[in-house]
Amino acid sequence: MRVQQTVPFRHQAIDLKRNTLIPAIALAILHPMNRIPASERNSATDLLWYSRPAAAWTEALPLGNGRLGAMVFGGAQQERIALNESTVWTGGPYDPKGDGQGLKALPEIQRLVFEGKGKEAEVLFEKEMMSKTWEQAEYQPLGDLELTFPEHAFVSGYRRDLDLSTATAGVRYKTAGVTYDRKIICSHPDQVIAVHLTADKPGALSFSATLDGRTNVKTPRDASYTISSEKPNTVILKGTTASYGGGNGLVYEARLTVVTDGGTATLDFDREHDRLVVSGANAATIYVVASTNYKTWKALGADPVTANKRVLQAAVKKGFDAILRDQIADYTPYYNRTRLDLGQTKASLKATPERFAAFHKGQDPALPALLFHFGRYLLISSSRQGSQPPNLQGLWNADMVPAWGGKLTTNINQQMNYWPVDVTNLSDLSEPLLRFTEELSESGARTAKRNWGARGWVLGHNSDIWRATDPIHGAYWAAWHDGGAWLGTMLWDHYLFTGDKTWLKRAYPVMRSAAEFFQDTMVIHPKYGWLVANPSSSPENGPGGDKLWKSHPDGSYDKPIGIASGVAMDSQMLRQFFGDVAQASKELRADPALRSWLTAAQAKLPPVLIGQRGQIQEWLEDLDDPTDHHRHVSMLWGAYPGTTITPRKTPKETAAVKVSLNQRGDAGTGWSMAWKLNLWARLHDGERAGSLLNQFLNLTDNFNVTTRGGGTYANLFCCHPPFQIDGNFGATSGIAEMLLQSHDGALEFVPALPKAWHSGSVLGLKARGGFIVDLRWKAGKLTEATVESQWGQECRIRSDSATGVQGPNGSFSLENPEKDVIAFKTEPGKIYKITFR
Ligand code: FUC
Repeated sequence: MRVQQTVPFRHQAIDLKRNTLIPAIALAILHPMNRIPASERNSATDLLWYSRPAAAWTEALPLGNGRLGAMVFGGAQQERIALNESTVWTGGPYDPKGDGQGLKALPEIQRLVFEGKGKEAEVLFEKEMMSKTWEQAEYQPLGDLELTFPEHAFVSGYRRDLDLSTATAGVRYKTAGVTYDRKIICSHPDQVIAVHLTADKPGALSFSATLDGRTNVKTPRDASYTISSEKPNTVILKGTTASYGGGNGLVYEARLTVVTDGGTATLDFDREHDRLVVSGANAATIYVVASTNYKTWKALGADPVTANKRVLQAAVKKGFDAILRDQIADYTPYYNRTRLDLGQTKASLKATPERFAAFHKGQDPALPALLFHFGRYLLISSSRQGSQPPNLQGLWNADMVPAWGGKLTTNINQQMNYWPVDVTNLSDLSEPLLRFTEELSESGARTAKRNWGARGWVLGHNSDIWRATDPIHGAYWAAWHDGGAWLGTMLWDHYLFTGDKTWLKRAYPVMRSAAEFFQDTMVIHPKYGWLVANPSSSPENGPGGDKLWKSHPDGSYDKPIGIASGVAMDSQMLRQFFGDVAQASKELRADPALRSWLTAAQAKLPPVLIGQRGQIQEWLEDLDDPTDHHRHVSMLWGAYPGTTITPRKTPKETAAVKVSLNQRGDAGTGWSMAWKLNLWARLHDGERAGSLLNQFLNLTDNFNVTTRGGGTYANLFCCHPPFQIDGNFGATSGIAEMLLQSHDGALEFVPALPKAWHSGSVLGLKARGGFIVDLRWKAGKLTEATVESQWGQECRIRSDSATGVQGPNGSFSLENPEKDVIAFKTEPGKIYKITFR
């Protein structure tokens, strides 16, 4: 296809002077789920648009409903919409049990670690503790929807876009005097992908549509698929995944049909493929449905054929307009809860890829707001009640052998996916995380028993859709086993935001049994007398760091020794997790004996150690290499996502966090930069957080070898490289942390505002205690703040310029529990306006 002209004719005009928002009080009378009126949306902050079709998958535009995913390329003559279904994984339910005698070997592994014989310890670990395959199952693509418009070789006025405010993708162009328009949605209520095609001249729409199997087939991970058809007008893609990882493969099916307005639609066989041929229509809607025989992580046996037939029939009957209407009604109550406005200029109206250069010249302040909204969009599109939690690629993956298997990686990535969920006011999308953790508590109990002889459950650095928890890859990666504790801290934190007792009652048993695992397995360090996990490791790092990695021509490699005990991440995370479980047990009046153990254990954990260069020590010994720029900053966990190291509570440790961050450097993979962004926000350094964000927003088309990775693709997906979605979620949470924090005993407004964000507003962020916060600032100073109390907690705000509060019954007096903290009682559903000097 050749694009002759690039005119953004679908642009909404925005009034640059009108950049005002309706007052918070007026917002409050709107439905709480729909706080931000649609009129406040605009193309600077809510629209991705392009003057060309996608030349690569990382330029295509994602749509999703938590289960089905679509990547729209937007070709005029040849449209490719890459399809995903969240349960299309290799393998099937399996127990990854290996042949080793983990439990028998444990004391010897522990002795070797304590004696500093890491190499021998890793060898024994790998002999006795590993899963059967040393690998897990992988997430695979479903296939492609292919549309061919033979006549559309030369087009003008081309434009494709993704409107985040309605979750709708569009393609528009003109050819032979006719304007063609495509609208693509992935409906949650109707579980269907729908493509609505129109032409502005009657009878001008002719094309063919088919499903294709996997684009890059014939890999060892591939299994068979077929394309067939059913009269009168359905094309069917059916296949089985390979047995890779464990289990025997799973059956998937997708169905495509088309409904036309005028013209004809007929089945046809074109050399290789059944396809649907539409000719002379005024308009047409293509419907695609898909499902698999996945039932639960423990069972296959669902019937995708019957399910698909039923859903497809219902969609056809309902029709595009009603499906679109219901989809928007379902989606917008999530999206419209929050809005970030950092100002905008004419440059903010440029096509998305062109905005990066303008942004770096200081000419497009709105780009970070678009990235922020995009992260929320991705979470709404990939995490829904009952869905799988988003994996390393969310639910968008086109590769038969996806990077890192597209798995659920739990030594940072999976957790990062849910970092923005509460603070950006999407708490109800957390359910898949809780269910995931519940399921792991069952599978992880097997691993706890056979490798550790322990109660409770254990999770290392990875899992898959079959919830495998046995060690994979090798001891360097797998000796770390804090996955359950980390997830447990997140379940508790969600409760702090929501006060949801039903959630807590479900989460607590899982948290308790994760704690019981540590209760049964931690040991006293013979040299230091501290309570430590052994064996463990600091995720994917070892003393000496990345420098020690050397690949050899025969495929083998040298690497540092990872296995260790009592690493900083263990101590920081377990101190917090034990505290969380103790508090949860108190809240539910349960398990006093466990609570006493947890409190006593907290005191026996290694303290935060500060090394010879003033850095946070990653290991018990001061072995940190000042030239180690490793991407994981695990030893800083207590500062973010943990909450035990803060500038106020622990200034000495906070200073050491700074030293470590500076020593590690800003550069890193996408998620690594996003983590550092959150950390600098927690250190209240707005300039540095802003600078991390600038580096994150570095337009890339792939691995930039001059840096250590990172960057943003043209479709705003985060580049690890390759694409990994965690960085998108981490960036969104980082931006929220720059504007609102609530982890240190009080709410803090705009704690890390960079100079470049001199004026702006953020509406509808959420703080712990159940407060929905609207903030406006000018010239770097807060001018207005309102707090809506969701469940009537006392509100504490740390601020040296707050002078008073106006509540529903006028102003009232304040308590000052600390010099810089104001406190006031609130009532559920009421709004409080803070006044400033
Ligand atoms: C962890 C990281 C890698 C990558 C992988 C999926 O192992 O160290 O950078 O993100 O997960």
